[in-house]
Amino acid sequence: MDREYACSKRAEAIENFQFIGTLVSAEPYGNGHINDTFRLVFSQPDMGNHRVILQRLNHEIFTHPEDVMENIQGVTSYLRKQIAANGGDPERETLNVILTKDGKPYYKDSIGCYWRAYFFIENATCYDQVEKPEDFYESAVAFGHFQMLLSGYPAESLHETIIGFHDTAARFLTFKKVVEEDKCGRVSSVQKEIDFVLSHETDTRILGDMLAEKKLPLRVTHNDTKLNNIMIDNVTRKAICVIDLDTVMPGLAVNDFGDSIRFGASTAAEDEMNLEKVSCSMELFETYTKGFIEGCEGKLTKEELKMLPVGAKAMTFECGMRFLTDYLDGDHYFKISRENHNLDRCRTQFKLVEDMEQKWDTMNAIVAKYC
Ligand code: ADP
Ligand code: GN1
Ligand code: MG
Repeated sequence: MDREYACSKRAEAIENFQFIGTLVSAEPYGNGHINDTFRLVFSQPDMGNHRVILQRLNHEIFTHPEDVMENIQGVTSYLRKQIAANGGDPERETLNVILTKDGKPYYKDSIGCYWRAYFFIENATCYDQVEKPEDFYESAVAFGHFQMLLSGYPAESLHETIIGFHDTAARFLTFKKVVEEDKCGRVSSVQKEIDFVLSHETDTRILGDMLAEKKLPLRVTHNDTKLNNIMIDNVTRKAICVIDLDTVMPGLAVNDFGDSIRFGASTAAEDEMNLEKVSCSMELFETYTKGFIEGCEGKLTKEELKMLPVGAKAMTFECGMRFLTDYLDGDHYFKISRENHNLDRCRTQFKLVEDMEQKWDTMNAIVAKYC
């Protein structure tokens, strides 16, 4: 569905939530690749302005939005209790869903699009690149801690919101099918990138096999742990709130670690066109490793710790392969804002994979240092 059309009922959606005050403005917000996010400002007499986040949930990707919202309500209610019990502020340290006028966590509009709303977390920022290593460290502690806070959550009650989300081997098969179909006639121009994927086939099975053999435990994980999915307090610089909970599902701790490395330990933006600028910083890798292991509070198994570098490489490779798949398929999945955007993104990921392969011994030595 065309995004402009999909968002055409935004005013109808706004009407249907329990928002307080008079709407002053509604602006597109943030840099997410999947949902359509808006920042709404409301004014109230004598109380000034307040803001909320309104999102159109991408129902072509999340095909059961009701399940996504059921997961989010379950997880955030659970987190709220834990945060309060630890003396934290549940209004700021987890997402808070605003209900619709008929008491639901989402609104389905007259063209079939799904909307949800959250309290706006004020005085905090989501970063697209690491500005200060300390922020990356704090994000690592928070993502590790998030996983540990959810370690007692009933995993069987969670819906799998995207089937096989980090099943790299299954994604490899999809990739090969898309190459075969060559819908957009783009295959011949990216043979080098395709060969890169094909040459890594054995890597696509490592973690899935270990899970099947029960060498790695299934945990409740976030599954999309990039830096811009965490909010950092503008004053204390603590990572206060993990956001973007659409993919909280049973998964692997090493993948949560890995996805953060893929995005945050890169020396360049995810869509950087000059590949000379792209590498995996070992300083940032170390910073994150230290924070994540601390945040997990000793609960990672020996095998999980050992496999952290594999998680980093697997998530980077998988993401690159997904960008390339989407490029070959006609750019339907990830939002793009320029020609070849997904191809540029794929190239940065493959450059990072190559760089990690070069730095493999260093990555393992860093992990060993913190075990
Ligand atoms: P996507 O799935 O498209 O990545 P996100 O849920 O990550 O969507 O939201 C996109 C961006 O919107 C975030 O990176 C963040 O900047 C902003 N955002 C999301 N939720 C909130 C919130 N509750 N308070 C403030 N900003 C938010
Ligand atoms: C998407 O939603 P967002 O922008 O936080 C994607 C992730 C990718 C990421 C790449 C549901 O994350 O899996 O790693 O883009 N989310 C989904 O930047 O597919
Ligand atoms: Mg996001």
